[in-house]
Amino acid sequence: MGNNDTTHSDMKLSFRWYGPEDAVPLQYIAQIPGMNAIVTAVYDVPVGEVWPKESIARLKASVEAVGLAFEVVESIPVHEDIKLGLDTRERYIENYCENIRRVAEAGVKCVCYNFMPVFDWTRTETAHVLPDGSTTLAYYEEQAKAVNPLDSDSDLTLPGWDASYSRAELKQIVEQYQKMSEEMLWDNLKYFLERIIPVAVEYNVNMAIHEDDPCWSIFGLPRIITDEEKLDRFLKLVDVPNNGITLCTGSLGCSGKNDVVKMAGKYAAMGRIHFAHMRNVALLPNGFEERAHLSACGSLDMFAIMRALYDNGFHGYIRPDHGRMIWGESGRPGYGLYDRALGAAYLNGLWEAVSKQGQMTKLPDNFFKNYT
Ligand SMILES: [Mn+2]
Repeated sequence: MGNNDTTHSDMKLSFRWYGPEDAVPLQYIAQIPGMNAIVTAVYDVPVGEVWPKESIARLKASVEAVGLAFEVVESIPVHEDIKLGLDTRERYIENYCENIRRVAEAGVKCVCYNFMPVFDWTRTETAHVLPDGSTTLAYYEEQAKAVNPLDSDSDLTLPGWDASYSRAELKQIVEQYQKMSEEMLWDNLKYFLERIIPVAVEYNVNMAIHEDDPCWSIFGLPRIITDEEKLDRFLKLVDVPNNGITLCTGSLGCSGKNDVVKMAGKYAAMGRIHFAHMRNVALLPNGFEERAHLSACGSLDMFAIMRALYDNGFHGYIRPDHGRMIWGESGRPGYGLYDRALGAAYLNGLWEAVSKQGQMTKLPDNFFKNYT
C-alpha cells in the first residue's frame, strides 16, 4: 500500500483559466469552495519563444488579486522542432529553460506540458448532445478515420488541431513525423528532459508531463505517453522527483487497458504525480464520450482514484478537467464554469470522504485492493 504516509497527503484544488480572454471571470472561480490555485499560461507568445516577464507578472497579479495562488502553469508548450529532434531545437530548449526560470521566479511550483506530435488533444465532436441536453466532447473512431490530414482534398479538421498551420504546412509536418519511429521520439524526449530537468531541480519546479489524449497513435503519428509501461519508462529517463507526471484520468481512461486506480496509487507512492486532472469518460465500442465527473456517469471509479491518491501520500494540485456545457452556458468547449464547478465540489467531497474515512470505522486491510 504505497508509503502509507497519509499524514502528508494533501491536495490543492485548482482550476484552469485561459487568461484575460477567458469568458469565466477569476472572481467566479475564487467563489468555488476550497479553491486554491489558478492553472494558466501566457497565451500571446508564439510556441517556443520566451515569455515576457511583464506578461507573467500581470497574470500573477490578476490571480493573486482574487486571493488565489499562481503556482501551476499549463502549459509551456514544446516546440515541434524539439519533438522532431531538428538542429534548431537547441534554441527552443534554451528558451524553454528560460521560461522555467521565469515562472519559478514568479512563484510557480508545477509546470504541465505534453510531448504529442502536432495534434495535441483530439476529439471528433466538441458539442455532442447527451440525453439530458448537455453537450460534451466526444471521440468516435468512424469520424476520426474520415479525417486524413494528408489528403489535400479534405477540408475537414478536428478541434484540437493547430489552426496556425496551413494545410500544406500541416501535410509537411505530418510527413516528417510519419518517418519517425517511436524510438526516435523517445530519444528526442530524453534529450529534452536531460536539459530541462536540471533547471527545474535548481529552481524547485516540478515538471509534470501530460499523457497523450487519446492515449493511442493517431494518423500514423508516434505517441508514447500512453500507458503504465511507458510512464515507467518515462520516469526512468531522468529519475528524479522533479521529473513527474500529470495524471489525467480521462486521457488514460479512454483506453480500457489502463488501470487508472492502480496508476494513481503507484505513481503517487513514488512521489511522481505533481498534478492530477480529474475527469470521467464513458468508454464506448467505437470511442469515448466525456461525462460529468460523478463515477456513476462514466466508466471511471473516481472515488477509488481519489482514495488511491490519498492513501499513497499524494501531495499536489488537482483540478476538475473538462466539463460539459450545461445550464445554457456557451464558451470554450470543455472549459465552461458550471460543470467544472460541479466537478470541483464533487472532488472536494471525495477528498473529505477519503481523508476522514480512517477516523471512522477501521476496514479490514484487504477491503480495498492494495496498489504498490
Ligand atoms: Mn488532462
